[in-house]
Amino acid sequence: MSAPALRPAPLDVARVREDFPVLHQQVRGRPLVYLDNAATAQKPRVVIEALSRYYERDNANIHRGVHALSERATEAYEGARERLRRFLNAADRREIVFVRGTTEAINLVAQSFGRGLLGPGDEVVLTQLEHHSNIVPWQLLERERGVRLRVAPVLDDGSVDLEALLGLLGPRTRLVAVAHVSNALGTVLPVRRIVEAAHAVGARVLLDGAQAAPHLPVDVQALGCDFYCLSGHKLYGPTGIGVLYARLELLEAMPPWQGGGDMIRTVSFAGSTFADPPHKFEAGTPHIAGAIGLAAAADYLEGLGMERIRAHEEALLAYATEAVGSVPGLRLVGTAPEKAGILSFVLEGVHPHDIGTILDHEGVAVRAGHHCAMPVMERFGLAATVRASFGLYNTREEVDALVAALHRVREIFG
Ligand code: C6P
Repeated sequence: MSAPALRPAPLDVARVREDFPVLHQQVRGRPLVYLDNAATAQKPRVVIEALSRYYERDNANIHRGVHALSERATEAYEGARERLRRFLNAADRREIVFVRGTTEAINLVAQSFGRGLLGPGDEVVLTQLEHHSNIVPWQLLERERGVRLRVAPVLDDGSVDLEALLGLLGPRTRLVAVAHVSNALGTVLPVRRIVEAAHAVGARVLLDGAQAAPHLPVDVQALGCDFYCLSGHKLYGPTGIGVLYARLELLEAMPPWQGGGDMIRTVSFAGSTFADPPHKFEAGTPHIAGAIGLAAAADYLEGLGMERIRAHEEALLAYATEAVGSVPGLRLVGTAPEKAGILSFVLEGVHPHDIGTILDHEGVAVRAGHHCAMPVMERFGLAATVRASFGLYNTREEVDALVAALHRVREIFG
């Protein structure tokens, strides 16, 4: 008889909270309850220390200097690339391109893969729940290159209509670009299935992992995707840094999208030649400290275990989903069977921005608005929702504080 699989011990959230200095403060006379993690997550001390250590000891430009500091900075930056490779389980560290964030990663693909390899009549398939960052770059390409956008609809529970999406795939499909997790609804998309179907028609797949990487283990080889995009600041790392993962053969075939220092091999007025990936896509001085800080965040998450983080957040989301049911007139927007980290809702008769303001006075930080996903808001006939988004350090007590604050809103508005 085989031994039963050992479940990892649950996350020790009280201990984990000690790693995040910012959480231990009062806001408007109340303990801070930070539930705006989808917008940006707080940083553990190891990330803050990695940034200051770099600036205190090693700061120099990379790939250029012959001096000791430049060597150390280069080593730390390229070491960060290797740590991100491991975090995403990419096959090769040359497949990790440092960018400013998810927005820049998608624009890089649209401008380089899109402009370089797509033409009139080629189709890019999206879904109705995409963030503006995964819509507008393709619209720019549509205008410039005559590429055609096809959009898969969303069902009433916030799932993507998979049959409809599969029905859009065909011989003209060149790219399927979809969120791994929706930022507005929390829906986890069936990305394995989408990758398989897209590859079966010869299309490439880009996954917008901005809202997935902080919540789920991401293994780009197991997912089989061609591009994966994430933002460091949502992954408990610094702002201004992110990752584009792309298969090496694609990066090799794609033309550069920005010209400048560090991305060339030779430059002359007769013509220039370009560096190999990933440097071909990293023109100019990058956010060196950001990459180092992001690697510290990835190490921290690996240390805690992404499976444990997922289990903790799933339990918290289930608890919160049930708990907000006690608030009269509250309606959840997005109730797909598979969700991660996000609770979006409206409250009858109260504008989401008013709710956000009152919650803030109770010390509870949430986001209210269209969440940069206007098409999916329109799908539900809404201009805005309130969104509570959870991170690895959130607790049931904080969910209780959110619910108590929502009852307070109800008292005020009747
Ligand atoms: N969503 C939110 O509050 P940047 O801004 O480049 O780090 O990430 C853009 C982005 C792309 N895709 C998804 C799914 C996202 O959620 C985001 C950022 C934040 O939901 C800010 S609008």
